[in-house]
Amino acid sequence: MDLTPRVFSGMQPTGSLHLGNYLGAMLQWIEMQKTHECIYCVVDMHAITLWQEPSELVSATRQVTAAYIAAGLDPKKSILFNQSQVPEHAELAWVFNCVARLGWLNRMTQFKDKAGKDREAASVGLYAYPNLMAADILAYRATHVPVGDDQKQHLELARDIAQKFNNDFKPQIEAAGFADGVFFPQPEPVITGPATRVMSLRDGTKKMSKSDPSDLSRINLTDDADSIAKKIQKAKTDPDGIPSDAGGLAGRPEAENLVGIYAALAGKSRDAVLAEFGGSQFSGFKKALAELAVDRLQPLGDEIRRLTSSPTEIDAVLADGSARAHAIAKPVMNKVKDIVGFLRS
Ligand code: AQP
Repeated sequence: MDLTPRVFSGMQPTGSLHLGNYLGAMLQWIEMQKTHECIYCVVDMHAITLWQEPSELVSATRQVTAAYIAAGLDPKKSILFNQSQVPEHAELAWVFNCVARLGWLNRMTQFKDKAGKDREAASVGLYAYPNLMAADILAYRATHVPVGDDQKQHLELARDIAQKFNNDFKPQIEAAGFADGVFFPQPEPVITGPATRVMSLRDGTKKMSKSDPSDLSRINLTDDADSIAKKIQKAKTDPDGIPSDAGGLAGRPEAENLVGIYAALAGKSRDAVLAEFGGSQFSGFKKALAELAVDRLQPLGDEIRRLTSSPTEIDAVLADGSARAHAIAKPVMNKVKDIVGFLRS
């Protein structure tokens, strides 16, 4: 059982994917597909840590899969599947619930943000979410995890879990034939998308998110041209115009966000965008940004709509991907069972 470089990442089917998911993670996934063995998951088990209407969860799972394919992930090359079809995720997560410490989870800022003021009413799943995420990655002994900046803390926790498992079970791991005592690798976060933290269009201090109640806060990959243009036109700005250098963006989160989005979509540096638009008013800049965003995103939205119109094809991709994922995860989980001391026949 070699530790070969392997990529794992996932997105939650909690709604339509947005520009943050695309620029922060998905473009990097597509890049890594060229050089690595890649496993990309639709993490439906994570989705139910917050209430999901069952019929909407089914269609969101298909829609996220369609977005993966439309964006350029090749289901023949990479493994595309939904998490709940591979039971090893839940099995390994239970083992990790017993490895991770309460103090580690208490530090997770995403739980604090998502649970809000009424923590007592949050699901246990929302609290244990990072342990399941560690299991998602380590069930494949994945070495690289391309994500947006908001997932950094969860990745650090996955590394701590891998390390503690290796330490706690060192003699058993060595007895199982891993002479260096390393069963789980330390998964590396890859946070190098063209915009690793895209912010809300309504509040430049909050990240763009599927679960934001305001649809005006995000650009969904399935938005039509009019909605994209309207959302950009209504995006919050400040009274000053576009500065001509990066220093002029300091303390102006909304301006910084819009310039960052333009740069990422155009494949240019922020400095190049500021050199082009410095001194203009937001109205002119927003018009150019809307044209660029429509140009880049409309073909993607059209392809997502085309693919979701034939659910049987999407379900076949997920069934094939799940079988291939299961073939990797099962022997890993069997080794975990042996190491931990679970009798199996
Ligand atoms: N605003 C963002 N900027 C850059 N990257 C982002 N990602 C999410 N939002 C941004 C990255 O997209 C991947 C998938 O995220 P997810 O679906 O697992 O859930 P999330 O991070 O919690 O994203 P959302 O949109 O905020 O969903 P909800 O509202 O359901 O929680 C990850 O790699 C993430 O970093």
